[in-house]
Amino acid sequence: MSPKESVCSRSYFLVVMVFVHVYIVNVIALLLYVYYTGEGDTGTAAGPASAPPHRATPAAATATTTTGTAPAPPSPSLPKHHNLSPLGRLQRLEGIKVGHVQRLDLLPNKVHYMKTLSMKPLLFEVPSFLSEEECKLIIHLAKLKGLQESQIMPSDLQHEAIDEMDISKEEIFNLLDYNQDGQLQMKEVLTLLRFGDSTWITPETVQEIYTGLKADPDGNGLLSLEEFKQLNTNAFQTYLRQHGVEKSELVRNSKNAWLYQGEGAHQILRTLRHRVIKLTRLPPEIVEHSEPLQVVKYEQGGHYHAHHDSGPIYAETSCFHTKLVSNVSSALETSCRYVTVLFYLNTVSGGGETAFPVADNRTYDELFLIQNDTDLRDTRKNCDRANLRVKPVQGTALFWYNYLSDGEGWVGEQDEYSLHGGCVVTQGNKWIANNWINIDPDVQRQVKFQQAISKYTNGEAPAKWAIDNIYQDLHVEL
Ligand SMILES: *[C@@H]1O[C@H](CO)[C@@H](O)[C@H](O)[C@H]1NC(C)=O
Ligand SMILES: *[C@@H]1O[C@H](CO)[C@@H](O)[C@H](O)[C@H]1NC(C)=O
Ligand SMILES: *[C@@H]1O[C@H](CO)[C@@H](O)[C@H](O)[C@H]1NC(C)=O
Ligand SMILES: [Ca+2]
Ligand SMILES: [Ca+2]
Repeated sequence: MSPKESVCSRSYFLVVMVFVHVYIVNVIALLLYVYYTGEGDTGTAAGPASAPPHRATPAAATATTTTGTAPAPPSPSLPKHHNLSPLGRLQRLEGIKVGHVQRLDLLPNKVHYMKTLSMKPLLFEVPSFLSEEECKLIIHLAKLKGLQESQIMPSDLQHEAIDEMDISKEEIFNLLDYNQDGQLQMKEVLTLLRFGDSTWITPETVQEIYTGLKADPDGNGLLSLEEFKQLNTNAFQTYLRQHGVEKSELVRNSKNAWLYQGEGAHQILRTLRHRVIKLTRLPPEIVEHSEPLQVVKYEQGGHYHAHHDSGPIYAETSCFHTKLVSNVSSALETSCRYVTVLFYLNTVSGGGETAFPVADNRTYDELFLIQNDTDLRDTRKNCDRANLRVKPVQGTALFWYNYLSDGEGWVGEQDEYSLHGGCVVTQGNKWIANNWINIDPDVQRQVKFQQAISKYTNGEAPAKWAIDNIYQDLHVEL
């Protein structure tokens, strides 16, 4: 997060919470959003006392999809007119069933086979999508460009937001006390600690902090309201910073480079883009104007805890890439990455699998990701519990949808099952690359974006339309 964003603390705070895809955090984000924007019956929606164990608020209904039926959005969605859209309907590949193999004709002289790895999320594997030479060349280009740390170390600025909020300790306590038993259990506290912080907190760290701060004098492992009130709002974060944070304690520990793929880019990057268009069968103009290629290097000990590549969509959500055309300022912003295509650029000697903790799970509830002291998102500890793990094999492409279809040929709700992470690399380095295809769930905004950017390509629009500028925020955030 760049310092300038902390100027506008409240919206920064909300944005941060949308990025941190923890169930309770999402609920709180929405509760606070409603609370602060003063829409509707805010007293009831945000009042801590009215938050029962199974909150039947629209926010809660949207943040979790356990039944598979479409929950009611917080407020009516904008009307869509797909049939009028020059972009047409989005093609979505069929998975058929796990293990199903389909033939692809991506190259004139080579046949590829694509295997369905899971239905939730809809996830495919294409071996030898890239040749060994192509993988090596991409790594080479990333090295020439120069790799940067994927995540900056936590800073003091990140904690101002919560301080400036006009919200009492009781209110915070009540929002966190999800099961409303008057005590903060471990997973409720873990949620608090994930507020916008780049440090990954484990139950062991929490125990250490309790001891260090004498936060739990009765030693029952729970924080009562009285115990909670004794703590400074930022006591935990302050404690952590004073004790220093190692790279292995961050949400991700890797380096990356962004490689521009548009006209004039290196032939291999153009080739890759064209192959991705063939693979995904999405409109070429959308793929062409999506994010540049991200090349990521994990060294031994590197990891990335499980996360979603793109956040949930509410009526108020806007996408980074269409912000300039949508002309709305929303506190809820996300990257709107409809599809992720992940390429393994080398075969990793040890570890480094891509884990999908809840792939094809019968049900999904974000709250069940932390059971007792086991956090399923922790890819340093709990990869072996993931429902699906893919071993990195050079040249293989993985490809999945981060959103469901809306049933009318456009982007629908977030697919929460797309949760994934990189397991810790135990031997050697791991090189991957990511192509994200950015599509606004609001078709009209995507159409406007395409029109504006094609003007830029024809030299009629100002330079702010350069792809690098459009996705600049994303490069900082993610
Ligand atoms: C954005 O909105 C403002 C006021 O709501 C309007 O004056 C302006 O023309 C709009 N810009 C675009 C590009 O639609
Ligand atoms: C996975 O599915 C099982 C069976 O329905 C359920 O008990 C469990 O809570 C699910 N896991 C998550 C994280 O929702
Ligand atoms: C969690 O802890 C409770 C009580 O300590 C125990 O009964 C339960 O089996 C544990 N669940 C798991 C998934 O380990
Ligand atoms: Ca509780
Ligand atoms: Ca206690």
